[in-house]
Amino acid sequence: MTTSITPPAMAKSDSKGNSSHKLVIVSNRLPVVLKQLPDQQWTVEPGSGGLVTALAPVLRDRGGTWVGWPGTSDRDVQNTNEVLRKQHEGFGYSLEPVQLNQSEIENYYKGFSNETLWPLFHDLIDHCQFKPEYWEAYQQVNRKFAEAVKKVISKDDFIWIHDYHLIGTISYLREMGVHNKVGFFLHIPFPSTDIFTRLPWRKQLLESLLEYDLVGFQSARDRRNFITSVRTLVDKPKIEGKGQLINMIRDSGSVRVGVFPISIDYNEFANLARSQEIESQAWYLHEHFPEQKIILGVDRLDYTKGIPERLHAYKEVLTKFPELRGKVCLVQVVVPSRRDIHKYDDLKIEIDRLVSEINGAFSYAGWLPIQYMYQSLSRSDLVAYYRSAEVALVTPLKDGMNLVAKEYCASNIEGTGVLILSEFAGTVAQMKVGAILVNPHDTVALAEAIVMALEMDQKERRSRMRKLRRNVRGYDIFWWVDSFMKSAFSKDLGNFPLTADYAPLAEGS
Ligand code: GDG
Repeated sequence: MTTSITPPAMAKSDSKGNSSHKLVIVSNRLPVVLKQLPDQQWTVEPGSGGLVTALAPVLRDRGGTWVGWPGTSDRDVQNTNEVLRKQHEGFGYSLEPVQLNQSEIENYYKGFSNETLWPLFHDLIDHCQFKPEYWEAYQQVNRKFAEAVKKVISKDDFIWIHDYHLIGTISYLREMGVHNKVGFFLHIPFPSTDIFTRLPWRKQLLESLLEYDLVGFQSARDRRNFITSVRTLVDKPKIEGKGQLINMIRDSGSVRVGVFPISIDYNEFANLARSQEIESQAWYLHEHFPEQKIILGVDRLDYTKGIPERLHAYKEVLTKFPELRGKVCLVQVVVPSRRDIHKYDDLKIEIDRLVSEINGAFSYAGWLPIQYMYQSLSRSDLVAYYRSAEVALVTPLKDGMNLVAKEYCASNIEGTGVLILSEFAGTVAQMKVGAILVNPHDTVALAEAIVMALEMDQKERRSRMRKLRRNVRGYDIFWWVDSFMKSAFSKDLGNFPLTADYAPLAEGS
């Protein structure tokens, strides 16, 4: 199933859409993090998070330009641009920084993106701020991104815009007379119409989405929600096709709308997990947790990831099944994220409190129920945990996809790990066969799922993990990029799978 990425060249594509257009990726953040050291020097570190993990290797293979915000304020512009220029020499593609001023960072990034769209699209209406000044800044910054894109593109480049921060960029590009093919991919869920309608600027966002040539969603659920919102709030388009890719036809034009569950570089994780380095680290971990089964949680600090709910369920396990005390350890990695947004501080305090409450109540000399790490681990430490954990807890309240679930399966080379997966993660469409599915709000059911996973016999573990690994291997990141690009260029919708739910692949595929 895995297809290779064509090297960069100029626009040519066959009838199936196998194209070699140069790629311009546009996302809120560049795939690097700039940090200023105490001596005022700047350093550049690779970024973390799903989007960067997914796209950096692809652009490296293909060549092109990545347009995005370096994450600093425009006060630092001169220094940071120089550091970025030096850094990108080794990247194999160029970086085009979009600088934001302090007010744009407050109102567009922290404001409209992370205090309006992020909670709204994850169904958390009580967390939403609907401030006109946020919307103003969102439009202003989307225009700024369009200007930066216009500066770097040539006639036949394919522009691929990512995520909720930049939905409106297309409208400014078209206004500026850019006629290139432009695709958009939404990494987070698209909410139901009931929720989406609360947004004062709902029509403007939908109108922008309808201006793209191709709009991609993570799951059939998200696409269904989008189509229903268009029908309710804009007009009744004619729909052509019913598989992975459909065509929405309106009087003013048409847009392709597809389902593309994002994935990971399966081989990278599997090969790293097999390496001598990880072998030794995994051995060390087993020594460090003698006679204990590791239950693993790895999440960005975010209220959508269901971390407190998970801790409550683990407490329930230790309370109801005292015989498990001393025999399990929950390793919870929380990666710092969006530090200066209020709700995230509150969440951190809640997690800290729950962890100390559980450790305080149940630990005894020689055993700690939770090993809690509030930090970003190195890739090799992360994979060592993935390889060693008997159980992975991926229990978001809502998630566009969730790459941790896929990384765990790819790294679980012994094939005996058990994945406990939220019904509300986008991943569920592909992983429902193999994972234990749970409603993360149901503390009792989640606790029962943890016990079931711990007690599962080897044969069932192997059989479930085999299905999961086969699926991640078959639909990997290269499949994802290839499938999105083909969808943009193919002349015929019939070249795409008839179903959009990516049912698990058959034995032997
Ligand atoms: C958004 C959507 C969608 C985590 N801890 C460490 C670490 N990570 C890496 C993982 C994984 C990534 O961060 C997290 O990806 P997710 O998919 O779980 O979540 P979001 O960041 O919320 O991403 C999500 C994704 O976009 C892609 O479309 O799946 O639904 O919300 O790759 O490996 N990496 C390292 N150390 C850590 O401690 N090195």
